Amino acid sequence: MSDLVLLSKLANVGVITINNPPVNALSPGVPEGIVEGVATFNADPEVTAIVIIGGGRTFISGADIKEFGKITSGQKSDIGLADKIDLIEQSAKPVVMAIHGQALGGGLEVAMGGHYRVMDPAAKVGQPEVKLGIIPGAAGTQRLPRLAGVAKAMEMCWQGDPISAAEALQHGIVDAVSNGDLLTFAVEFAQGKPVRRVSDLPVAAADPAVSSAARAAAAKRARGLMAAQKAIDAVEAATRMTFAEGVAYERQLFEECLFDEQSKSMIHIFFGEREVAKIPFLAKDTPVLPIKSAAVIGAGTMGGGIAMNYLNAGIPVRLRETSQASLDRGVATITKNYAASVAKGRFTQAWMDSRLALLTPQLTWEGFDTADIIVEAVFENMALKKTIFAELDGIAKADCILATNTSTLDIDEIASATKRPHMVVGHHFFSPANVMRLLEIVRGKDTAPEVLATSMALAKTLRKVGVLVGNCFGFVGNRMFGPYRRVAEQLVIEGADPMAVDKALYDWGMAMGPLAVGDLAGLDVGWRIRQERGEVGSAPIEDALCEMGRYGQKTGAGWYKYDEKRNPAIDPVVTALIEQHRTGHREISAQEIIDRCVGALIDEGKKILEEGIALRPVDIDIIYVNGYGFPAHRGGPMWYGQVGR
Ligand code: 3H9
Repeated sequence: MSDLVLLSKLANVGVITINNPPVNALSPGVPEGIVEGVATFNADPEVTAIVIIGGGRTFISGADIKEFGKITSGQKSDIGLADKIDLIEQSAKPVVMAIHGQALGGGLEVAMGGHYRVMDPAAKVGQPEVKLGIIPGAAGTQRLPRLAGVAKAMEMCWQGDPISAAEALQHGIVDAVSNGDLLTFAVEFAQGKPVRRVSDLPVAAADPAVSSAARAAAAKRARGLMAAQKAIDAVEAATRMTFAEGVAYERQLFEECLFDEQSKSMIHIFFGEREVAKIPFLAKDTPVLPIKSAAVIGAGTMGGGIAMNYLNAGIPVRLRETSQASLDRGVATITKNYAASVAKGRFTQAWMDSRLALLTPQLTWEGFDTADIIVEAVFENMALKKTIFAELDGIAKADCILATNTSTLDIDEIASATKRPHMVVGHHFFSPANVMRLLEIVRGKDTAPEVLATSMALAKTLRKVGVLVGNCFGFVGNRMFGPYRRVAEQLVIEGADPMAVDKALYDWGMAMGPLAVGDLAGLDVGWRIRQERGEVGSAPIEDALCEMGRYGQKTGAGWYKYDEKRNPAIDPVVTALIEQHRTGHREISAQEIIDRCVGALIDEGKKILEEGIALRPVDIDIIYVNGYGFPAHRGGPMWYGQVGR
C-alpha cells in the first residue's frame, strides 16, 4: 500500500487515514488505497468496525481536479471513483466516516459511501462541482437525496455552497457532531453499529414544484451555467430511477458537462485564482509584515466598505473623516450594511456587535502613528491625495504600509509626496468593497518586495483575490474597461439600440451591459477623466449626456431614465440625442456586439501583457471574473480570446 493511505488500529476498530497533503484530493492511488484498507480490515478478525479519517487539515477536498484534463484529452476514460465508493459501501463491517475540515465534491461522495458519518463542529460538507462547471460524478446526486431529501440535495448540488456541521446534522447528512477529539468520538460511535447502506435508502416521491422552483432559481442565479440545470436533472432522476439507473444517468450528464467549454473555463478560473497568488519575482522568504491594526482615511462608500473588510477579519480599524456629518454618515452606512446581513441570517447580532466594537470613528490623526497599514480612500484627485500622503509621511511609523485606493491615478506620483516611496502601494478595491472579491494590488516603481508580499498575504486574510498589477492609467481592470465601453457607444453610433447592446452582453453572461454599468457607476466619472486627459470627443454621446446633467442612476437619468426602484426605461430625449450622432442605421447582430465589445477587452489586454502591467493572461482573467462581472463559465477575456473567438 502506498503512503497515500495509512492503516492503524485502535482497539477493535481499523482506522484508515488519508494522507495526500495539502488537502487530501482523491488523486490516483487514494480511492484505491481506501478500498484496499477496507478489504484488509474486513479480512482482519480482530476488527469489528472501520473509521475513515483525513490526515492533516481536512477530510477530502474532492476528486483531483488536475485529472479532468486527462479525460477530456482522451488519456484516460474515467476518474474511477464511483465504483470504489460502491466497494467501500459493500463492506460487511460498519464504516464510519470522520469528517474534519472539508468533505467537498468527491469527498462528500466518499463520505456518503460510508455507513455513518460523524463530523467535527467546525467542518463543512458540500457538492461544489457546479462551481467547476460540472456536476457530482460519483453518485453524489443519488446518495445525497437519500440522506437529505430531494429539495436540500438539489439546492446543494446546483448552488454548490458548503454547509456547516449543524446544518448537515439537521438534514441527516451526518449522524452526529463530535464534542471532542474526532477520532476518539468516531471510534466510540462505531461500536455495535449495524451496516446501513445509503444506496438502499428510499427517496421521497418527485415533487414537481420543488424541481421547477430550483430550475427557476438556478436560471436566475446561475445564468447560462449548464451544470446548474443538469445538477437539478440528476437529483430529480433519483425520484424516478433505481439507484443504478440514476448513477448511470448522472454519469452521462457529468460527461456532457466535463467535455463542454464551460467546465474547462471554470477549472481555468479555479487554478487561476491560486496561480495569481504566486509572484514569480518575489523570493519565497520575502518577509510578510504583521498587520494587527489598520487606519482608513475617508468614510465614503469605498472607505466604509474597505473598513468592513478589516473588521470582518478581526483587525481593529480607525476610520477618519474631516467632518462629523461625513463620519456619522459613514458609520451609519457600515452599521446598516451589517444589520442587513444579520437580518438575512448571514451573521449573528453578537458577531455584528463584536465587529463594530473594533471600529474607532474619529476626526483626528490619533493612533495613526501606531497603525500597521493606512488606507487612503478619498476623492479621486491627485492634489488631494498628495497632500494626504505628505501628511502621513510625518505621522506613520517607519514600517507602516501606506496604501491608496485610487482606481486610476499614478502610484509613483502619489508616492513622490513622501520620503518613503518603498512603503507606498495601491490597494484598489471594487465597489461595494465589502462584497466584491477583487483587490488589485498596484506596484509602484519603488514599492518594496515586503510591501508586495504583505499585500498579497493580506488579500487572503481579507478573503479577497489579490492580483498584482503594474502602474499605468486605470491599471488592468479600468484600463481595459475604457475601450470596452467606447466600443459599446460606437455600436450605438453605428445604429444599435442601447438596450440591444446591453442585452446582447447580458445574455452572453456579463453581470450587466456596458451602458447600464456606466449609468450605475456614474457617467460623470469618465467625463471628468476625459476632460483631464484631453480626450473630450472620444465618447460624444456620453459627453452630451453629462452636459445635460444626466450622470446615470444617481441623477435618475443617463443612457436610460430610472424610476424610484431604479428600473431602466428608454428615454425619447436620449433617442433624439443618439439620432444626432448616428453615422448609420444598419442592423447590428447580437454576435457582432459581443465580438466587438469583448474583442476590445482582449485587444487592450494584449497591450497590457506586452507592457508587463499584468504578469500573465490568467491574472487579467481573474480580475475580470472577480471585479467586472465577466462570466466565469467563459473563463475571462484572455482565455475566451484563445478558445472562444
Ligand atoms: C469533484 O470532486 C468531482 C466528483 O464529483 C467526482 C467526479 C468523478 N484537486 O485552495 P487552497 C490544490 S470535483 C486538485 O489554496 P485552502 C490547490 O490548487 C472537486 N488540487 O487551500 C492548491 O494547490 P497549489 C470538488 C486541489 O486551504 C492546494 O491544493 N472539490 C484540489 O485555501 C491548496 O488549495 C472542490 O471543488 C482538488 N480537488 O482551501 C474543492 N483542491 O498549492 C476545491 C485543492 O499548488 N478545493 N487543490 O496552489 C477548495 O475549495 C479548497 O482547496 C479547499 C481548501 C476549501 C479544500
